[in-house]
Amino acid sequence: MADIVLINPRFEVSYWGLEHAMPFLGIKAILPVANLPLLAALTPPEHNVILIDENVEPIDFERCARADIVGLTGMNVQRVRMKEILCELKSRGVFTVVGGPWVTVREDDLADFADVIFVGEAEGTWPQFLAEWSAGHHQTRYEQVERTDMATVPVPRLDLMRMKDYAFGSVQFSRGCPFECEFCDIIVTFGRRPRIKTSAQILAELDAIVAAGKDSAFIVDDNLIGDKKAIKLLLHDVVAWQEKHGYPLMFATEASIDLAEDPELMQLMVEANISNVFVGIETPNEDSLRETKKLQNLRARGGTMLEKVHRIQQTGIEVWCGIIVGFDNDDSGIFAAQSRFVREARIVQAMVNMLVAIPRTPLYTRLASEGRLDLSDDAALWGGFGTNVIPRRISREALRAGYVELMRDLYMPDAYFGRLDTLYLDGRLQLGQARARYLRRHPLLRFKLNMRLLVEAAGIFLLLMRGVPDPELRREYRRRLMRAALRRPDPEMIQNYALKCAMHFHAHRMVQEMLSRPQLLARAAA
Ligand code: B12
Ligand code: SF4
Repeated sequence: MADIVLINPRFEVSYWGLEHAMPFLGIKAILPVANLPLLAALTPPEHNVILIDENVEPIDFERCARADIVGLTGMNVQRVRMKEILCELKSRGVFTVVGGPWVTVREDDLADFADVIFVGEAEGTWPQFLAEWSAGHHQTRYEQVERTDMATVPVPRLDLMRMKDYAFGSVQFSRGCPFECEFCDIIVTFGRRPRIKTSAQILAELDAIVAAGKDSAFIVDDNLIGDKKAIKLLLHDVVAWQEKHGYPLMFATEASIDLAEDPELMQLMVEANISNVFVGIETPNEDSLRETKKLQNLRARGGTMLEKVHRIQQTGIEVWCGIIVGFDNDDSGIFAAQSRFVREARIVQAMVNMLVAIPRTPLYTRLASEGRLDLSDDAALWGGFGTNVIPRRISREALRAGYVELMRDLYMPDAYFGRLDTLYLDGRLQLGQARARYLRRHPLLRFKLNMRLLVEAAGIFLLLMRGVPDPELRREYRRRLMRAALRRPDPEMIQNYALKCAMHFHAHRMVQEMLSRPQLLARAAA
């Protein structure tokens, strides 16, 4: 029997980490990483497992020192902290293992810091390692040859996480994506054939999320609609589950833009109470889309990208997006073009990245062969506002300066709230339509929910008024929220609007921090 501690290290500040918004939302992190409770469920019962998410509780290194095995997960935005933790554990003589998205693409970065590394999926290799470790002959590197059969994945051990500290629960329906975007490491790790869990597995996970006290969950799929036929069947069962239990969960997820070409699928998502979808828009520059093989964004079927975004919104789903600057076909006009697209698309939450070549991707191979990778910078700049790519039609300095300008442009209060108001006040986007229908049949429940939403909105508002240091910004939030409440006095919209104010503060703070870095300012001014 082994005593095992699994750790998710602290994140650096990132767009979706929403770190600066946390104090206003009464939580400590956006959602629990899906891998820790899953690894705990994959651990044979004779072992003892403890899960620590450093984003919600400190690491007790004394406790770790008593463990037989300490495992770490992590993404690029955790890599510095991962090394610090591994060094601390080593100094105490702890046996360490590491897996997850970062080590999967950059083995060499962590190989010297841990006793064992896991590359890629681990449903097979984690139990295999534990059996070999128990028998006294484990290996130092595990990479799963066969992709995981999703129908065999157990229900994650949410009971081992401090679920009250998170905004969302997390659930995974499928892995893999059929597309072949040149920069994407997801298809390198998880493959292009979507693999899906059974309805029974998923409904059991939804029950566990509700039992853990959550009313929303992030469906952490790479692309929820990779296999449209299969996902429709599954969504029918989720709709029936929602109807049976009184719509206890609201979902957010990630999907490709071809969602807009399938009205039946969009409607099913609305019926299943999926209210937000993150879409990889990447760029309005069609040459860049062709260059990066994001051909699904170019497909004429169903109209232009702008029309497709509007269609998803019209169905009742808010679109979040990712955009990228620095493709080979981008010149200095790209920043204004991106800003215009996001405004016209009425996308409130837009994550902006510079093109980064992730090791093991086709983009990395191509740029390496063209001598256009800055390998010295690559690890240091990852995940921040830097890139390892040497752009073709624009200097790196101009790219960085343009990136920061674009972020500033998108998150100026007028621009941000302009998009928000066009979408929710003028466009009257209606989230949660299926739940609203259900609640019309259950007025008492509706009353209770509305009260809760209004209390939450008031709580966020008061915390913003107390915690936002800039009086101008406080005035802006107060004015915007009051006006929205008067124009559309719907509790769900008011609560959502208050959340958006907190999310604005996060992005705004990120921009301020970027601008306050002197070396960047010098470049931006150049
Ligand atoms: C859902 C998702 C999100 C969600 C939830 C994030 C979260 N906190 O959990 C949201 C939208 C919030 C998000 C945000 C971000 N994300 Co994200 N996200 C994903 C996505 C699509 C799925 C992650 C997931 O839950 N998978 C399901 C679990 C079960 O899979 P897994 O973690 O890979 O774990 C398996 C194996 O890796 C292994 N394993 C993992 N850890 C360990 C540890 C040990 C010891 C062992 C043995 C095995 C093991 O076992 C598991 C079972 O097979 C991935 C893409 C992907 N498919 O990896 C990107 C991804 C992880 N995200 C990424 C990034 C960059 C971010 C952001 C920094 C973006 C930003 N600039 O804001 C932020 C970080 C914010 C934060 N603080 O969380 C990158 C990471 C790049 C990298 N290679 O390091 C990825 C890979 C996407 C990409 N290519 O850009 N993300
Ligand atoms: S659509 Fe998304 S997940 Fe699929 S290949 Fe492209 S970037 Fe990767």
